[in-house]
Amino acid sequence: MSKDSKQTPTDKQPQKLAPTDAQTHEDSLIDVNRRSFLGGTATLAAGSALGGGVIGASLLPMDAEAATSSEVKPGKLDEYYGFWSSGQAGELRILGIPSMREMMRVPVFNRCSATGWGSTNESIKILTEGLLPETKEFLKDKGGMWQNGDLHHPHMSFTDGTYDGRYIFANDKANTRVCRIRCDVMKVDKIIEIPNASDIHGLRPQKYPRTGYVFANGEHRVPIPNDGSVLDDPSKYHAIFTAIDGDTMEIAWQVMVDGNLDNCDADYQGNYAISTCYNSEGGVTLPEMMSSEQDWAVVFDIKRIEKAVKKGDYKTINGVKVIDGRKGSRYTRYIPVSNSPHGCNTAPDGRHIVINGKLSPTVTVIDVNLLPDVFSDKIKPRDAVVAEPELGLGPLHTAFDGKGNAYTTLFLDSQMCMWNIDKALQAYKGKDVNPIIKKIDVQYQPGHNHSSMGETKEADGKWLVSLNKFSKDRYINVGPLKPENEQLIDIGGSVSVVHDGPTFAEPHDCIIVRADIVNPRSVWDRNDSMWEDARQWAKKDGVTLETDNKVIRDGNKVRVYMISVAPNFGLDKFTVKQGDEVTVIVTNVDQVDDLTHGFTMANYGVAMELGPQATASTTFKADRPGVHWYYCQWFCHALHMEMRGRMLVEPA
Ligand code: RUQ
Ligand code: CUA
Repeated sequence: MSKDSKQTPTDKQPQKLAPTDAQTHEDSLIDVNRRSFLGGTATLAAGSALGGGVIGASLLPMDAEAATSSEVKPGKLDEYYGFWSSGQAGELRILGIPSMREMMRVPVFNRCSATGWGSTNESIKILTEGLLPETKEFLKDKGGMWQNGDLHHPHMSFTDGTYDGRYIFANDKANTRVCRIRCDVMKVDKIIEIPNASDIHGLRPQKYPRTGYVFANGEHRVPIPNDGSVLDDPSKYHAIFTAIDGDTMEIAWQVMVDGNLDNCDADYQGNYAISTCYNSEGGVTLPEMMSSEQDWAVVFDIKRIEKAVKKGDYKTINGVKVIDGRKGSRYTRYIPVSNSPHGCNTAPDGRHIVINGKLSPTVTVIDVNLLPDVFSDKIKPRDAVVAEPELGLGPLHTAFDGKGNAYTTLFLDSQMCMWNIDKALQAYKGKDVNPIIKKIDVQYQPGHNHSSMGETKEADGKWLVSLNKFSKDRYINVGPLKPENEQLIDIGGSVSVVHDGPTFAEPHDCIIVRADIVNPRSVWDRNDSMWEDARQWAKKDGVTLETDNKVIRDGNKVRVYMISVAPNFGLDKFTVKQGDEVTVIVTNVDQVDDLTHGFTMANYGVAMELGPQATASTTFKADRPGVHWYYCQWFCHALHMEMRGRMLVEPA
């Protein structure tokens, strides 16, 4: 087949695969066959779809009809969790795969009216405690916290090369932060601001032995220190690579590099992290940044860096140990790759790292086994490159099926290119083989893609999601602002698009995690640390959160404790004085799965979510006299509308 042969657009008519293509997919077909023995939704999904594909698979062409169905029937559960970023919307979203049903939103860098994220005391603490002193100062008269964020890259913590279901980490490109989401309750428990860096873009957890470190790329170069004394001296501009301790959410160390860091990934051995790095020119204007033909993939030697930290070969800048990893340093190596690389993806074979060309039609494959020789200067950095297939225009990100194939998004071609890693290695050695297996049209201009378990050693090659930046005529018109389009591609069978789904701004990236790995609680544990402050106030006030309904006055501070049991609040009224600082602490003592209450104080801008067995609190100044109704804002009971009470604010 010819590598630039364009497939029939999948949206217009079923895609026909040439018999030769079907042959190349023999392995995948056998996998589909095997899936029918697995039971559950997979059987249902595959059963209707297999048809003739099972018998004599290599002889029969498959078409879109034979695709593994993505339909998850009412009452059936998805096989995978999808954790989606939301870009400038600032939150994390949880989808079911393959149904692509959006199930939950986890507020992170945004404010959330439904859950009270950004207005409850518990969330305010998380949103503010990790800010740098100068940021706190800057935000003092702006509500004390950022109101926006730009969440690009959500990634789960790893143990031994695969997801372990503990945490999801994600970056905030807008305000230089990294967050941690607890997977047991699907809430954020830590947000930290990264010093010395200017915005955080690429983020990946250490895969082995565990996370461990969370690697975060500072993309924009800024003068260090950034005190306003430097503008046009690029030699004083630096980008910073940060290793965060995923357990404590403290900065372990940073490395100062040349160029601008973009995306990153870690190896499967725990030895190296690697980042794409553009602007090797060190320019600060576009012509300056584009002048060179080549940029780099920067490799960080974790063991050497750890030794440097131990023996003190660093500078402390803003309280953080910063190692000099600029070109020529013993802690880094700069592998030349084509101009402006973007995505950086480690293959589940544990050996190959794919650097995506973006401006170049190629991807560059680096062999991690050769990196020790690069660091000992036995070979040149460029000699670690073992393949460089030309795939098409605008390669941005690559996903893997765990069977030796890779799938690269081609932004400009609006295609997903399926190619074989081994064949690319052979071609690089001069063998006359074409690594490209198939190109799938996507709608339209894909950025990230992700395959099921694809960034782990358990990549299973069933599903691939293409996150397309434009939906281009795919949906009824909703005005000048259009949704994006996310397409599900069956890579376990037909290798075709099986589902379209519009999304709101702007999922950059996602991960697809086997459902058995993620086991969130249904009901909160009363000992949860989330409301530790409320626990301490209650202790001081002699109040038992789970049983007491009490108003405690402490000067002009008033703490109102109450429980909620459907359809009642423990207090149906309480009185405070105008000017009091009122803290309302509500404990939902309902134990029933799914029984969430809320607390909204009308005309006070106060609202919060109270999951089963959770405590949440909110503090406000009672500066409006009169009767104010509070009510439950999560539908909980036939008498939900009646679940309310009154706050009387006596005039001063
Ligand atoms: S980046 S479209 Cu923010 Cu992940 Cu590549
Ligand atoms: Cu409680 Cu609605």
